[in-house]
Amino acid sequence: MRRAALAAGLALLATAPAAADARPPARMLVTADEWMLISSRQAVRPGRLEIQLYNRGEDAHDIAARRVARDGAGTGRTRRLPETRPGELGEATWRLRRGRYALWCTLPGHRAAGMRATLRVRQPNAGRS
Ligand SMILES: [Cu+2]
Repeated sequence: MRRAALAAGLALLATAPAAADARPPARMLVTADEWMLISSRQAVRPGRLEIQLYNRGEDAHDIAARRVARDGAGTGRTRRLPETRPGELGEATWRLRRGRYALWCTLPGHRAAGMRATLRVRQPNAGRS
């Protein structure tokens, strides 16, 4: 009996991380133009996110993302999707936990000009806020 419980416990330990990683990543496309970021998703579930940046503008653009604390301050490390030239598609994979994230283009003046967006990371059936 005790051995069976131990075996079951070990089986859980062995399968839990694999099961979490086996889930396909969420995907999102952000289209950049002067001066806006248009996102295909307003919310994604926690975990891996494959994000693509399509630059349909005339300048280079990139994306940075940082979690926003309740008081509005940025918290944690900044995720990045590298600078992408006009007409090109950039890609990155981020691992995000629950919360609200600010997205913006880091090129000088672009954020202030309007190249910013908000992404919510939450379980699919969580209530809207
Ligand atoms: Cu930009």
